[in-house]
Amino acid sequence: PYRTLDPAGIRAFLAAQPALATRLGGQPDAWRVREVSDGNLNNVFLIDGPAGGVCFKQSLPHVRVDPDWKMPLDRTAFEAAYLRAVRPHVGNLTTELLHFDPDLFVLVVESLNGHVVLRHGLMQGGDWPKAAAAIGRFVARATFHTSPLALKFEASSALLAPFARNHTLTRITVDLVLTDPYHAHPRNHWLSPELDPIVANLRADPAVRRRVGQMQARFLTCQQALLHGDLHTGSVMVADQDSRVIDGEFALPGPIGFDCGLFVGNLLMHLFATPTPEGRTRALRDITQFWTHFRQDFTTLWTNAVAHSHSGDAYAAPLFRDDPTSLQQVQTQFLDAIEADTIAFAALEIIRRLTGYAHVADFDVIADRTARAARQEAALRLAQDLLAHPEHTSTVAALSARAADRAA
Ligand code: SR1
Ligand code: MG
Repeated sequence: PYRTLDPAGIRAFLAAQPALATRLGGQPDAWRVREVSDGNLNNVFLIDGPAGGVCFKQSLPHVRVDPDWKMPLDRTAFEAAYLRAVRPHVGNLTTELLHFDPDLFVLVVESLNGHVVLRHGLMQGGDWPKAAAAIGRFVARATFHTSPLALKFEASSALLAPFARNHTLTRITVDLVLTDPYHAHPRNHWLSPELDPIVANLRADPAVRRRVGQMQARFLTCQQALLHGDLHTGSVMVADQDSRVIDGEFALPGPIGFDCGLFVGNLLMHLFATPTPEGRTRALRDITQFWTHFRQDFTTLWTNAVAHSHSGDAYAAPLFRDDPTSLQQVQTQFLDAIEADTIAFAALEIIRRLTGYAHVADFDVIADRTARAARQEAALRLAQDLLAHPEHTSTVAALSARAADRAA
């Protein structure tokens, strides 16, 4: 039966799994068990033995940071299923699943050495010039290979169907990301009263309301591929030459631009929060790198699949194999639509992180309260404009240029 494991329980649990005990080596008493819980939902521990380390993650029957908010346990099961689905396509751009226990809702994955959470690293002024490109590659591979562009419809529907039942965490996204920030809700909060009029204006804007409604529908009805579902900069670990996407518990079938938009939205928040011009240059470079690599890799995977006749039932190879011009046209159309979604979901992510339930730490480093509010206001104004006037910003390049102006 389920129980939340403490460090002694974790030691006993790992000792009872021969493959994990061997990986750690030595005697369980000598293993070092450290809690590193950082996200809002789960307990996470790193365990080190003389031969190696593992990362242990367990669902709690409530939100970790709010014990009164009760929650079913199944989220680590979805994370395990996500890792099984995408790891064959993305390899070391994510972590290796070592063990899943369906009674205790415990997930064990390889432990990463010398990595830091990208959000924390960026806040400390660190630079990982290859990370954003790697995450672009990750999203391209994870989404292309789980979509009907790559799979026969029987296979894509069998793969996606179980994730459509990730109701608990999809409900969190529907409420916290796509709905609550746009009306008065007790979970919403923001730090500075200076933001009150901005929030009031945003909520009163009918053009924003229409675009938010459209993106809600897109999120819920456009099941293009298997998504990570929570791809912010806290879901990425980086080291010098290695970048990994972690925390796939929000996985669901959805529009590919949702994953892209969350990542871009978090880089944009870093752009607005970072205090130095160098930091801003790096944030803009990362947005460009991410998007360029995503778009290039997705297109190449698609072109190769059609050329070698191992593509799926959407834009089927028999129609497009011998007509590269039409293939190129439909690819441009498909990726332009993802780009529009990316921009809108990035705006939604900024708004919810500044005015909703779950905030991000990036702005906390700005000690001066007035300066912090001004930067948050600038980010919110941009996000409002992106939603109200999508026709003014139709590419990620244009988005970067506008954000650069406003963040300077
Ligand atoms: C109650 S969960 C709040 C947020 O934390 C997760 O990382 C997701 O971003 C979610 O929206
Ligand atoms: Mg998380």
